[in-house]
Amino acid sequence: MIGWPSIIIHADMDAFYAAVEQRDNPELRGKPVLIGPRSHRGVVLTASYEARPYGVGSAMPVAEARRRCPKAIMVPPDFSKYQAVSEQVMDVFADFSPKVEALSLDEAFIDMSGAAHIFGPPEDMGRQIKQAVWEATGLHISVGISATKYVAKVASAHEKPNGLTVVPPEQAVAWLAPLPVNRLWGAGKKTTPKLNALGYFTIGDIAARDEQTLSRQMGAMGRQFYRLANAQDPRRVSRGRTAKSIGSDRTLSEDVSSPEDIKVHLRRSAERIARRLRSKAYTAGGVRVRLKTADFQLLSRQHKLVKSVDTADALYKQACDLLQQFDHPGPFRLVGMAAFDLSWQHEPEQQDMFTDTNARKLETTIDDLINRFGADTLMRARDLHHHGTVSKNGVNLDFLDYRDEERVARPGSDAQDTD
Ligand code: TTP
Ligand code: MG
Repeated sequence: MIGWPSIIIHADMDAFYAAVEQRDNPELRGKPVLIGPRSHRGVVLTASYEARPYGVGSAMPVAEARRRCPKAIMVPPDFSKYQAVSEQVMDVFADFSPKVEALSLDEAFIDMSGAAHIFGPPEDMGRQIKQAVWEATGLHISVGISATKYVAKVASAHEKPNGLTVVPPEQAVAWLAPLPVNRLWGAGKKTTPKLNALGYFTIGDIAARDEQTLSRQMGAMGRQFYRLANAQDPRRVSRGRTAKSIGSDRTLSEDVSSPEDIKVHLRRSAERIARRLRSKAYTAGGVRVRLKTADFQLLSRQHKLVKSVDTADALYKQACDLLQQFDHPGPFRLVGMAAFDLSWQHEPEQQDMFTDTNARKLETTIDDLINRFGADTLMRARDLHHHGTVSKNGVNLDFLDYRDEERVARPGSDAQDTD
């Protein structure tokens, strides 16, 4: 077993906005692309890796970027698309750990401490996360792994794009030493020249001094630099800032319009999501339904719940309520659902927090069956006609539907619409 005191991953999408546009438009692939306003005023938001050798990048005025790289194709940003991709990526991270701290749309810390028995050593963890993001989105991330947030973050930038850098804690100080001082957190355009003037050019130059000297020279900031240079960073991955959700989106082979047809997909998504929630001991505090129209408009409605849930039963009921709030007649090419506001249920046996105890019992029994016999073992009777065939091993889940109706009839709801 790996002897690190903690395992922290920093993951960051490569050329995020530009990579999304290149993914969605083959004509942009392999070419210098700048994301930014079409006018010459304003700044570049990001540049594809093909454009970067020309010295262009984030925050550069568009006019200057065009001068440096006249061939670059300018693409206006599509923030709602980046938001949706970001949610997918954070969903993937949530599959690896309940402790995910999103720093922005495209980067997060993931605390993998104690997860080596599931995912293997740190390098394997990194490989699996990269692969999972690639499968979910068709995009690359760079990953840095170490025992502290700071070293993990520096490591993720080390081999961009598509990098994977593991820095074992006992090697962290030596690994940081040759890097320039501007890689220290807090050493920006103003502070770096000051450090240089004091004779500090590499992080190793700082690590080799002592804390008192740094403190005398630069106050609290100097002390902080000394500690970072020695790979000391006690900050934990903050679960409070988690941007996690667990989702299940289905792009359909045939567009659907009728609520009944949509509900079939919502039901299946609810079951998948609930199984994933339970397998990670998560509960969800909110439910979101997404529909994509035949002309690719993405519509979304969400509920926050008063009590957290982890059953398909409860998720599906919320999703049906949400479905009524869409005013678009369809047809829809994608039906999706996500559970968000996830928290970690440390003591799964502490069942009284769940309002839907009966549903839980039933669904955890089904979890066991599926774990033993595979996901195709079970199918709801009401879904059978949508499949056309009935699996020989299919189990009739009509009783689930009966229970649904009973719940719907019960006065009061455990949910509240916050939209
Ligand atoms: P970054 O992660 O800083 O940059 P990046 O993903 O484009 O490239 P890489 O990580 O491979 O170096 O930022 C993520 C996105 O945030 C970026 O695609 C565009 C946006 N962004 C801005 O809008 N303005 C900015 O000044 C920066 C730095 C980023
Ligand atoms: Mg990035």
